[in-house]
Amino acid sequence: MKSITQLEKEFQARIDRDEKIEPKDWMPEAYRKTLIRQISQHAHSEVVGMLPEGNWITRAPSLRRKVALLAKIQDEGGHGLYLYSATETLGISRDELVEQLHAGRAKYSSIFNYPALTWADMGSIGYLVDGAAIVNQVALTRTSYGPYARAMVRICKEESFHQRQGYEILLTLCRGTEAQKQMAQESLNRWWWPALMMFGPHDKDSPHTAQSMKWKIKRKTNDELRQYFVDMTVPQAKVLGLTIPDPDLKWNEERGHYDFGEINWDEFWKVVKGHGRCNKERLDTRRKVSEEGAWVRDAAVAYAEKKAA
Ligand code: FAQ
Repeated sequence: MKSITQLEKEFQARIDRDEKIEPKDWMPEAYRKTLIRQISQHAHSEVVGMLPEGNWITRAPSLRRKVALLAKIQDEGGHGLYLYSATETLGISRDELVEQLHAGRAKYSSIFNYPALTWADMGSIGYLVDGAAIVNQVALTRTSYGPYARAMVRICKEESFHQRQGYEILLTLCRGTEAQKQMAQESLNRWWWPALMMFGPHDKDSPHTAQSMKWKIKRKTNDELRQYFVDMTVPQAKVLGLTIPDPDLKWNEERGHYDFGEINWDEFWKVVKGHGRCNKERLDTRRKVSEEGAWVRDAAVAYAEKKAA
């Protein structure tokens, strides 16, 4: 029988050869735990992430906007389901994962603890939040765990539609009246910094990055992805005629990248630890809809059991 050290060596060699790890393959316990943590956090983010936009379905300014927003939000729910399924391949049940979320033991992205206050926020969420999600997730299509990588391919295709619909909302507002343009600018001002926070702490302060890079769970570090996002987003804001709310933002010819200001890390950790503006409201809503929808799940299980009998 092979020793754990030997198995670990062979496992790392497979990763180094860029082989995908599949559910029934041997894997170190810490690799499995890291994946459960990251993929379930990602799944919870998709599901909680439906709430800020869901708040605007009844107030969309036209039928066309309502249909697009509704479709986008449904897509996010679908992403949550693919990701819960991918997590279940690691030997944990969806019920347990949802329980962790409802009990406040599992994290979800900080961004969804900010309120959506105006219609322009539907534009900013698509443009910036889905934009940041794509940058992060395109890298994850090459993650070492097969089921996660395959879920990411499909999710990225849908996220790019989401980003476009958000950008187009802002473009329409920016080409509209002065008041509409101001609404777009005010919204960008509120969402810019929280969007940068989505990439997580600086690499030097990130407890998980080094090991996750070694296992190729992460293919780019938090700071690399954040820089890529800034470089991609700033020219798009120029087309909109909007100003990024960062006095330190400027093109650095030598680096070939934009320099940008420091994130307010106190605010970031406050939100991550549950004390943001909407943390309580988001979790209360998830718990409530879960209780109210229990009869649907019970009925589906009863039907499936009856059919199988
Ligand atoms: N918020 O050492 P690291 C979407 C936590 S996209 C909350 O850097 P890691 C689409 C982290 O969990 C959003 N917590 O950790 C959509 C860890 O805590 P722990 C979701 C954060 O895992 C759009 C601690 O800080 N996307 O939903 C955040 O290596 C529009 C130390 O951090 C994903 O989840 C944060 N921003 O890197 C839906 C992508 N950042 O677990 C609706 C997949 C860090 O030790 C509408 N995930 N933390 O207690 C990842 O790429 C990674 O997990 C990172 C964090 C980059 C988020």
